[in-house]
Amino acid sequence: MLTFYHAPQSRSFSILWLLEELGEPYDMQLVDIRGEDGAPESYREIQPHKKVPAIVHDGVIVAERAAITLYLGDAFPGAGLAPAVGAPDRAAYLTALVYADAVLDPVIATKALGLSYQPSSVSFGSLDDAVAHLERRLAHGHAAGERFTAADTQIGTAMYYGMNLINVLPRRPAFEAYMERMLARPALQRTLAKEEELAKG
Ligand SMILES: N[C@@H](CCC(=O)N[C@@H](CS)C(=O)NCC(=O)O)C(=O)O
Repeated sequence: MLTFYHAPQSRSFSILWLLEELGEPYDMQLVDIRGEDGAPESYREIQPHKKVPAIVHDGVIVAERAAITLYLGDAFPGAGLAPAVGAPDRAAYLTALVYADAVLDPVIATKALGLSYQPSSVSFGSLDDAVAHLERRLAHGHAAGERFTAADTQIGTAMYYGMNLINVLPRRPAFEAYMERMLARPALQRTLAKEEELAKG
């Protein structure tokens, strides 16, 4: 039994996409994060900061997108979205997956918020470095190399939001080509359709 805690048009989009890629049945619980006091206090037992996403899988709680992505990719190896421990591409996979949250999300968020900072004083560095790194990385086709992995749901979501919704990422040819490849995926198309339905209320 897999329960997914979600809010439309939020960072939990990436896990919705991942679940669609996995094709495993799940029960979606919507969390009202936008009310005056945010999600209900009881939700803190699932996610300590009352944020989405979170999952409960066979009674086990997992929070934080990077952890959820790692957990689900490994829990359902048949989907082939997570290189196994010891596989040659596992290191690139882990690196890309953690990069999405540890670097890409904060450089996009700080830019969107108009915050200025000294890149060498923060763990995530500069937006320019992230853009340059991703341009090189995505020239290989995907976030972790030649094939699609669960890391693409995290990098791809940040890029989709960063390029199309909050417009802080430049429309570099490598980024446009990558997003085109991602948007051709039936699982991402289903995710966007579900989000549209949810947005209607
Ligand atoms: N570190 C968390 C961040 C998730 C996050 O920022 N979620 C936002 C939605 S975009 C949220 O739930 N905000 C509600 C709140 O802070 O009350 C993760 O990566 O899973």
